Amino acid sequence: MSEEKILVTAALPYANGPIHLGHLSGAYLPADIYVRYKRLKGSDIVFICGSDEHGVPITISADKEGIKPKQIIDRFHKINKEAFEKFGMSFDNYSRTSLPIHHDTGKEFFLEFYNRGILKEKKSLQFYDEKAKMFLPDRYVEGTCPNCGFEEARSDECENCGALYQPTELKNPKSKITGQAPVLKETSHWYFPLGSYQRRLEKYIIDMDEKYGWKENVLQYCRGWFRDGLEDRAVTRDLDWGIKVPIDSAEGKVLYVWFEAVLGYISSTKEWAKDKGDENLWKKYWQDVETKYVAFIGKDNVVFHCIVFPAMLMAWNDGDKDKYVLPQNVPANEFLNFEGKKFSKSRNWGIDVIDFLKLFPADPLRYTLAANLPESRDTDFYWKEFQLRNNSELADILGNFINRTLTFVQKHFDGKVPERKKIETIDKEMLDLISIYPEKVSKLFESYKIKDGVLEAMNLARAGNKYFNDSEPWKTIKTDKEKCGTTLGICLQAIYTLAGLMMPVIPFSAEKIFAMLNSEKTSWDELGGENLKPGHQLNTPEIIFPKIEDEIIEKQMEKLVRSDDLKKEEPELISINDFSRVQLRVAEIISAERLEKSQKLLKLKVKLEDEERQVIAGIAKSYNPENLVNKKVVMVANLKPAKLMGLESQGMILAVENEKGELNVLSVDSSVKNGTRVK
Ligand code: B3M
Ligand code: ZN
Repeated sequence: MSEEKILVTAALPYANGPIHLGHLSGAYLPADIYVRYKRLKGSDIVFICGSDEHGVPITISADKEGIKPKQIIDRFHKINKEAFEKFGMSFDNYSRTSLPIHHDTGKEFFLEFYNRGILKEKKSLQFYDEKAKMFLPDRYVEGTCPNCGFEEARSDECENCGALYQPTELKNPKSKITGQAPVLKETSHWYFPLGSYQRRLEKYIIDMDEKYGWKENVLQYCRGWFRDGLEDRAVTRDLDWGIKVPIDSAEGKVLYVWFEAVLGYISSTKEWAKDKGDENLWKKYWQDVETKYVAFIGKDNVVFHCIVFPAMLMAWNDGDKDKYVLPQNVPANEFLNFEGKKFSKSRNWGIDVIDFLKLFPADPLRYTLAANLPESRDTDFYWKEFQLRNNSELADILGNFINRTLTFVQKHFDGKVPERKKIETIDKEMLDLISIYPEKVSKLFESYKIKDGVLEAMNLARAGNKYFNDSEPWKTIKTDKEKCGTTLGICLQAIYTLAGLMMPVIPFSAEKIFAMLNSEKTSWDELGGENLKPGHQLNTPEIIFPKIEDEIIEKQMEKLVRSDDLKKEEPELISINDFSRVQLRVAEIISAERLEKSQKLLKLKVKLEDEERQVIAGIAKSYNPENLVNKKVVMVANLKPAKLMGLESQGMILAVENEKGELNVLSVDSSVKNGTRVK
């Protein structure tokens, strides 16, 4: 087979926060395993990544901290680059989209499309904050949901009821920057005609799938987009953070972050080429039909990599400039959750890579994540599983096999590879097994079944232990030293092959194994054969995978429980005056009835000192109305009346919710007088 030329990209993480374990499982670890494997196969490969430093996610983070976007990206670019290095990501380049080389690339694409008349200019109404003098991107506007009345709805989507609507339908819109009501103002943007590429995109994906086998989850997402029909997409935004739109009539506008972020792969490769001293080297990968381009991403980025980016490249390629290759495969993963729940920064749920690697080395984490990649469905990281994978697999299976073999050879064969003279059936079977593994694992890696490949590699270590046990070298050393030597020689051969197979997964440990074997690193195609010659001197063995004690894991789990109860959302501090504005009073429920059209609401009549009020309370799922009568409950007595299902509610009853979602109203002793203030 001729040498493959491969370009691998991994999604550019936003430089507005630290990467966590979920990011690693989604895109980075599978990409790194694939690349390291391909390097061992001798491919000509370049592995590209970098920080995504534009867009609203960055400006929102900056606003929250009251600092400039530049400070945010500088901080997180550094943190993430370092976290990736410690984790063993073997990028050839880790660039930044704030660099001039990237701005130039973004502008070049925009101008190419603009000059060829591909982009359409369209006017639309958008929210504008007159005080801040700026158009407000979607995430900067909040208001009341036109569907359910939820008051913190986003400009085009309600978190509470899931409704989608036009920003113009949002009620009482407020700017998140100044709190003022924004006005609707006309603005114009340039649109990429994605819809007119739909047929070509569908064909492209079918072709690629037929030739290279795309993952089913990815195909499903694409079919969904095609079914809904592709529409024109604005490629500019009214924002001052980003790549300035390079035409005169576009003052105050930048390129939409997704339009340029995907081009970051190209500019990062350009930067790499420059650093190598050959400015044009990037073209050898991006602009040669022989290149196999594989883009690793998480599932939330599928539309941009399988649809938007390929369409942009098609549009470019229709012109008369040098043509780009399109992704040959986009093996997107689903998500990794953390102990049964989504990672969440605000709820303090999960762990950042950089913090993890302060506690444990990278390889046990790489192995655990690899053994449980969310390749076809969401999976979870559990601390207990991490401990188990380390102790029972890395230490007890792989580590033990290596250690018992090497210490035995040190002790009985002066640390020299013994000769294999007496090959019997059991030995022949083991040799055959060793020889088929590289191909077996290779097949899985080639088809992006990274998890299966890793688990399969571990099976060779299992087989090694069994062979060692069945051959009983501790007996044969006394009765038949030649036979014993054969056993150990074959075990060493298995170890060499294992080190090679595991090199992409646990590179730091594999390196140590090769060092103990006193051997140079290998190439994939050499694995499985007789790599260590008889008489070859080995180095002194050491323990590669120390066990992780229960205590250490328990400490991490305790932290989790604490952060779960506290929900550690930084509480906003209020003054005693703020609190005293809320009037909490004891009220007696005098009647309660169900509402015909609602499963959630009850209509209550309550008595305060000398007045009666009607309260519509969302407790119907937890109470029979009759059980509420005569209860003395706590209510917010000075809440502005609100209409629910057409009925006025003149207050709110306090309740607590348990983990099943059942409500329990706060009640006081029947001797407490109605209307008593709760302080
Ligand atoms: N930064 C989104 C993300 O981090 C985005 C990916 C860009 S890839 C070109 O998930
Ligand atoms: Zn709603």
